[in-house]
Amino acid sequence: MEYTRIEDVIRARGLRLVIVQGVPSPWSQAAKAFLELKQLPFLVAPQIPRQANEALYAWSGQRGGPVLAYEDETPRHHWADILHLADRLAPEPRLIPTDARDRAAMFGFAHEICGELGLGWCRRLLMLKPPMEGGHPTEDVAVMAQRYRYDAADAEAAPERIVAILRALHEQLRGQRARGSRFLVGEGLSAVDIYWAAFANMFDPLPDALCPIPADARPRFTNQDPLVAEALEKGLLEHRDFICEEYFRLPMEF
Ligand SMILES: N[C@@H](CCC(=O)N[C@@H](CS)C(=O)NCC(=O)O)C(=O)O
Repeated sequence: MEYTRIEDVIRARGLRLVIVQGVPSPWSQAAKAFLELKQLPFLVAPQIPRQANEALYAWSGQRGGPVLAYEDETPRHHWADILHLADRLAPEPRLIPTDARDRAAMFGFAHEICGELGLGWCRRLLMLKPPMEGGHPTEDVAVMAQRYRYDAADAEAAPERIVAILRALHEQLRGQRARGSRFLVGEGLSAVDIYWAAFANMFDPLPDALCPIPADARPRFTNQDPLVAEALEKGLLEHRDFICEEYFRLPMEF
């Protein structure tokens, strides 16, 4: 993968993706995996973590990654909007189930993984908690805390919330296995399998050969909470490994 300058990506036509640079941000890695799976050609620009990203802000109305833009449509930065665009542009492999009940289950679990106070959000609160509790956060930490509405009570409740979501995912996976499916929802791959695989990297990241996280950042991407460690069942991690091996381009690039 080669990054194109953000200014050039903004000016270009066709499909353009902005991803967080330098670390495997799961929202970004999931969006990139969708496009690669669907063999959609796209340009990719970097979002620089914790920086102002002014050009990105002027264009998309926010400073984070990912952003997905197509032709002169409004750039999309919400995970569900990004997913809808990807499925519209290349319906195969379909990542949003056609069956209404499967679709409801898929979006429900995806919200628990990607949405506000979901798995990724709560894990980020836990990353920010030690420096925020210390009372003297570095400017980097303060920017992230403000950008993602750090709240001490939410951070305190985060492990329990993460555990509940992991348990629900594990139960779902076991039920699916019992019904003869290898996937989290329905009979085949859907976006929620990709989301889980990408977000598992915030708890027990893939080895360096498959996910080369800079050495100083790897501890931040590794779960330290004992309650969470217990809920991170082997079956969930095996599912992550299966999805990554079969459906991701490896090693991950960021
Ligand atoms: N906009 C996304 C969430 C994306 C997100 O949280 N991105 C973070 C990844 S940790 C980000 O851009 N962080 C870098 C920064 O804000 O500088 C959604 O709600 O679907």
